[in-house]
Amino acid sequence: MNDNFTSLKQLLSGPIQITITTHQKPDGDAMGSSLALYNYLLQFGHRVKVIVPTEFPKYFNWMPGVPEMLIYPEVQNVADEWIKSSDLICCLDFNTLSRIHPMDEIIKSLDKPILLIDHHLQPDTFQWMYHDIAACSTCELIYRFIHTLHEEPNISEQTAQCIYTGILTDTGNFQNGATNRNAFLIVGDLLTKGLNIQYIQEQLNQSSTESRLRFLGNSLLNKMTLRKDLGIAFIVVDKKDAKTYNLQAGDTEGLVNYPLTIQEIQISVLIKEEREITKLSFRSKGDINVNEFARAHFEGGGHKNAAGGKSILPPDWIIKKIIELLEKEKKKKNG
Ligand SMILES: [Mn+2]
Repeated sequence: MNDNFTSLKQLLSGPIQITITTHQKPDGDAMGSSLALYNYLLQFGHRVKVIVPTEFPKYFNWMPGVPEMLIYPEVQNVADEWIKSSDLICCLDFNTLSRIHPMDEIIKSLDKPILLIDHHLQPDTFQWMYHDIAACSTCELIYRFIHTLHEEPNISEQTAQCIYTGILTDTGNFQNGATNRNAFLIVGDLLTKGLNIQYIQEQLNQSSTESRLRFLGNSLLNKMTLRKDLGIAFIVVDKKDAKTYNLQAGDTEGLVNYPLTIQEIQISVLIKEEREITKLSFRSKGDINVNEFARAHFEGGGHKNAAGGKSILPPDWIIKKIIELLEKEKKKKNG
């Protein structure tokens, strides 16, 4: 991480216009980091907007600042104008501009100063980089970043709620491999800023729908296949499921983690059929690196134990391809 933020502090010293953006299909950390920075920067008189490249799950609607957010494809002209007259673009929780498609085009064309705050592996280079793969979440980095800007930052209850949301969701409720000491230290501090943990729990984990829970049940009962000999599980979500269960943005969130509760399963893959493409989510235990696997074979990546990818193949073929790759690897290992 470079620590030369003097020029950035200079830029932020007078009220300026700022665009904050985050990756497609924002998750809790993307929403949390964007809205935390938004709520924090507003107090200095900056003109700030969070603009997201796609829609986000309804269960984030409670978050402070959501009503003022722009969803790029819905208001492209307004958003383009805002971006054009921005003095700074903040890119949060992603490592390469293709992750904000279709917003990447205007941002690439404008050559504005960009601040990247992120914890994904192998980021592209931007003017200012606040990047650390050891961070449990981008929200951890937001917390650290605002302490870089101001020695004793004024963190409101709203900002605290947003930071907590990202830490909670990216660490899988303080349980997965991303969980670190900072996660607990930061949350401990946020509790002194008015954070109400039970309130966030109700918003995030106790506000679902009947159809989503039945979808989850069906996926585990009828759509999960295991290859215990290879330590891998697959769950397929096809177009028919999307229709039967009226799936909304975010409804498959967390589903990929369930197979890892089985002792013999080391890798879990969620395969989701979309309109023109099949999306993949990988999760793994311990030292198994799904980031490398997703990068090598499915145009994706992310973290060691959690990565995404995509393919033009139908789900059955993807499963076949992955099994072949793992069998090959197994043979190589066994000599
Ligand atoms: Mn994240």
